[in-house]
Amino acid sequence: MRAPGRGYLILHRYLIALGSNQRHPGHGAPSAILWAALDEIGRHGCRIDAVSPTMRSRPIGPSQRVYSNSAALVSTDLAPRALLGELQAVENSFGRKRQGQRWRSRTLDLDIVLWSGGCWSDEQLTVPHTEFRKRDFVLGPAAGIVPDWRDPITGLTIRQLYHRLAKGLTRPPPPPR
Ligand code: PH2
Ligand code: MG
Ligand code: MG
Repeated sequence: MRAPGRGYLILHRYLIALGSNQRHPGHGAPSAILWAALDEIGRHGCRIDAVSPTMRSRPIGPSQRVYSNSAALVSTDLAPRALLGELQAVENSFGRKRQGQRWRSRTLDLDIVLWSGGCWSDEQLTVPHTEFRKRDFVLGPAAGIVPDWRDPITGLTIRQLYHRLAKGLTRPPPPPR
């Protein structure tokens, strides 16, 4: 299928999680960074099909700063590793620093959560995202746009995973090391 007016083939759909907890000198607050990032993703071979509202969430991990989080459904001809490369290029263009402490504050984090092709695993990328079932800042926004998308590992829909997490049926994330 060719995307109308866009000239690229739609072979894959992805659920992307967006996060930011640091201001950007040009774009300003984290919520504005997330919207600007979506524009940029749209210039990196992806069609944005749906976007959740942006939510503020308490930081998980060592960073003290509040996060803005959202989720997007995208269509693209990029296979998972190629998409990862594009998303990292977008992160870098927003000044993301990769060295240093894990889960440090970041201007932009773009994670591939689900892929229409099911599971992917190599040394750089694992899809579904290994932690997403424990994260309300991913499941909450995702439930607003793709409630019926089924996790290929557990067989549960996003809506079901979100309700399980809200009811405390999913273990919370381990403390960071
Ligand atoms: N991302 C992290 C670590 N902790 N906490 C919140 N609330 N939101 C995030 O997006 C987030 C986090 C690592 O990617
Ligand atoms: Mg992340
Ligand atoms: Mg990430």
